[in-house]
Amino acid sequence: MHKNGNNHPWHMVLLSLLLSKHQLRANVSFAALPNDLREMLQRRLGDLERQLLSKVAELENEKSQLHNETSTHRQKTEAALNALLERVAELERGTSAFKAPDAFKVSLPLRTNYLYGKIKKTLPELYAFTVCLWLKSSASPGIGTPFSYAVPGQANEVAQLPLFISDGKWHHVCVTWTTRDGMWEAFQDGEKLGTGDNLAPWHPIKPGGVLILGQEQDTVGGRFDATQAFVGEMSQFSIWDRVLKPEDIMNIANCSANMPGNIIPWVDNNVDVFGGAAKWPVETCEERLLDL
Ligand SMILES: [Ca+2]
Repeated sequence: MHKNGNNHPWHMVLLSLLLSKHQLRANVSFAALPNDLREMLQRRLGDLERQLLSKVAELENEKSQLHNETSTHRQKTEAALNALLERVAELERGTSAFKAPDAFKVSLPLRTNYLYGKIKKTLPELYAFTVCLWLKSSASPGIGTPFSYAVPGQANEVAQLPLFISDGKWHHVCVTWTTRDGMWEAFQDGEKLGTGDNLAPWHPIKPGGVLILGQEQDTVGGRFDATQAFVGEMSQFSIWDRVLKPEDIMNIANCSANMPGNIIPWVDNNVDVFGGAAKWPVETCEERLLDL
């Protein structure tokens, strides 16, 4: 009679039991074992089976808890994300990082082919326009390109304007244009400095192009050239879909009227800056006027 501790492969059986109860059942011939050992093995096997089932149940439970935790975590993350998105929408709707949504300037401190501002809103088809802006140019002799508009499939016109603003001070500049004979006028600090015709006559401005501040575009939204860049600061870039009267332009330039552009108004959330260009709080209209 073999008892525990003899050279029966008991340890091997246990090892096999631990490896796999199914494998054990296939491998161990109970009939070949002494009765008491067989009973003990069967009890042991039953115990291990229960332990195994309880372990499986435990793991299933942990798995479902983990799933619940993941769901809860995901719900919390989604709630936080929604709150953030609502806050962003709220900021975009009304409030601004500045005292008022228009109380900022775009600073283009270096002559590069990569610093620029971009107007997010695009233009409708225009048969006439007035563009006005405040400029402070630190470049001499030419001021470069304060703004450009490019549309796919249309060559961009570059008009040389008779302006004298390279003195490092704030100046108010307006340009009006109409398809009718391509008539244009240029104003500086409220006064008409030049007029002409035949500037793209009878060719309306095409819609859907890209308005860039500080760079001239050779392709839509790109291919800038440092020698054509504007260096300095600008503010209140505005576009109307009509030719403003000279008295309106004078009133805007001398700060007695605040007329936002009806097509492109100057608002913080409509202007993006790139490449190291920056948005800063701007001097008040009166402070800019005194800078003359
Ligand atoms: Ca160019």
